[in-house]
Amino acid sequence: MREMLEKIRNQALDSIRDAKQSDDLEAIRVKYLGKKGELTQILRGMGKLSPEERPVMGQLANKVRGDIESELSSKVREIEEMALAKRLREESIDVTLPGKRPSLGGLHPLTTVLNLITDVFLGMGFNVAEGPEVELDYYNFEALNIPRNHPARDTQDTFYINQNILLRTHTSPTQIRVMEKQSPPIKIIVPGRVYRSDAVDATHSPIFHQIEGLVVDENITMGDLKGVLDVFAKRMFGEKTRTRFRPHHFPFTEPSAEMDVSCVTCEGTGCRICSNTGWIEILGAGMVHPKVLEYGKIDPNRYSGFAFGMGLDRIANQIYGIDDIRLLYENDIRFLSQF
Ligand code: 2NM
Repeated sequence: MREMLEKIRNQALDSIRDAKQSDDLEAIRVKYLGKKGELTQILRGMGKLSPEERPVMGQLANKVRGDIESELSSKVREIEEMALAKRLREESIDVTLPGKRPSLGGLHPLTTVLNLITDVFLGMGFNVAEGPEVELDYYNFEALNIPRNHPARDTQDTFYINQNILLRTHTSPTQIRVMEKQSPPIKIIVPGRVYRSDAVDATHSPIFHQIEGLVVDENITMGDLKGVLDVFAKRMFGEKTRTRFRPHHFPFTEPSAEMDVSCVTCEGTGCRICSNTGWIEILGAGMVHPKVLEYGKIDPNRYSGFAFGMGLDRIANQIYGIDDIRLLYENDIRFLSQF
């Protein structure tokens, strides 16, 4: 029996040493120490031994069991350590490799141009006012001296929520709202998104952006209008820029004008950008109509004011040489990342 136990131990320890993975070790454990294992069978046969032999063999058998168990557990640890070392090797990170640069976002060209324009007017003491894009017909048209059936409603066809609520066609309704709440002096610019029911082409989009301005105080004249807008043009497009005012008509101003600036590209000599005229139209303006002041709860006998409005999209296109308004709204990263 002693030889059998020795043999079992040597075989077991040999195969444990040769084991390559934890599955092998489990098989070995079952083979020798399991319920029907070789060592277990021998222990069962102990009863047939003489009383003298029994304790001696019992001790030896237990020692063999202990040797196998401790060899098994140290081999398990060894395999686990090897597996861990292998994983650490495979999953190691080379901290000396250059990092991936996160791609930074940037400002949309419209935002950049809005910021430039806003800065010029803030520098002249204007404040920024904002108002709702979903607006009452009253503020968008009535209070701006554009009653129902006025022909100007045709050129500013918009999207109606119902009879009285619509998407604003300009930011002027916000100016009425400010006049209602605030007494002169008023000196504000109103930037924002506006809507028109226009078919899309290179120069038209149903959504576009405006920036309008309003100055109301005692003794405001057309001279103030021209002075402020001339300074704006020079700060915006360069000190060499000249301006000219042409008579025009708006329902909410009287008199009204359009302002051209000398072409930024050719400085007025004529080029492709200005269609060889030397001038580029950039805004509409005028003295606020007395009826509009009244709608704003401002006494037209005491106060006067001027207002102006320009399309941001057009100015952005001028500045960046963009020839199609749709590019500003397609969110194509290849286009936007150029600015
Ligand atoms: C323009 C041209 C001329 C304008 C008028 C007003 C208000 F509310 F004071 F009457 N806001 N903006 C105005 C005047 C807008 O845009 C081409």
